[in-house]
Amino acid sequence: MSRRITLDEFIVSKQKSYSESSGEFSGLLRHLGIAAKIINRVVNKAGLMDILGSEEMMNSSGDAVQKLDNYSNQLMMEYMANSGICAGIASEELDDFIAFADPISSRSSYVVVTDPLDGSSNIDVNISVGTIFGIYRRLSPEDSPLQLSDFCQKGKDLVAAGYVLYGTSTMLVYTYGDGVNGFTYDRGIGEFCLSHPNMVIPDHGKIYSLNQGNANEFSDQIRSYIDHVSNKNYSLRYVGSMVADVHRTLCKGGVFLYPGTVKNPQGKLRLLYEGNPMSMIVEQAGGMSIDEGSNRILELPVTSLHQRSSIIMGARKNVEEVMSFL
Ligand code: P6P
Repeated sequence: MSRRITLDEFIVSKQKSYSESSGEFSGLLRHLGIAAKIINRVVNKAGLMDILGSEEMMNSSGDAVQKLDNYSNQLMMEYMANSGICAGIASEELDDFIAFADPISSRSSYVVVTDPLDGSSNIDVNISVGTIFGIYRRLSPEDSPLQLSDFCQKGKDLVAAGYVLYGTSTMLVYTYGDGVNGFTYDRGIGEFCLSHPNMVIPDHGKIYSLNQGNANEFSDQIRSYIDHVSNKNYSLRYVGSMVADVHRTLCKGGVFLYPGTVKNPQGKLRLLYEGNPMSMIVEQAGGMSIDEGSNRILELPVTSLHQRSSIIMGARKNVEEVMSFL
């Protein structure tokens, strides 16, 4: 049986075919892969270590910070800083962005946006959680301090985006604008190996995914859509971890929605480090991603690190079906 190529080998092979991509960019992807392995190890042992439960803290979005959230955030910051390839990081767990001060990092060309452990409310009940990341080329000159504008860029300007799903198996799925590829973690060799080359989302599916418990807070349009699909015998699947729900949508088709609610009229999910990276992946796999105003998510102006957006993403025909009700 032919050996599966590792994430490292894949990245290097793609670097060769993209002459303009500097080793710096490939190196950053590799470091993200290593950070994912470390988080994976911690997540897999969470029940055995005193890192479950809440820190009794709130992050910028008002979410209770779970210990593992914080731990994963520290790992991502440490690994990105040590990579010497990332100038700074914006994270769900950080009020503001952090610029790395060492002379090598501070002059590098990329910044990372991340939700280091998405779906954290599921950690204590052993349901899949994930890491989401996006990579932007910095806009400010490399010999000047990082600016907020280096991070507040539209999703269409992402250089790369990916997620890690800590599920029944651990997968890393990413795109750098040339399609989507999935890698499964092989504990035997400690490497992510190419398992899902060129992932393409089906053009339709009979699954819709949203928190129906919020139904009385949705707009009339969204409620009409729910009635419509309920009468078409669609299946409702909802994990409550965006990475798990979007990964299933990528594999099976259908649509994932987080519409505006009374509590979060703009939607709960954050545009910078949840909506945009996941939208790049869904679009690169042939799907669509819009907000409740039918605006393409990747075109939305990003004005603050923790701004929220309603999200409707998935198979093209499923998203178009939702659009017909908006
Ligand atoms: P709700 C997890 O907390 C998260 O940020 C996403 O991963 C997930 O899609 C959403 O919130 C779940 O929110 O309100 O349905 O529990």
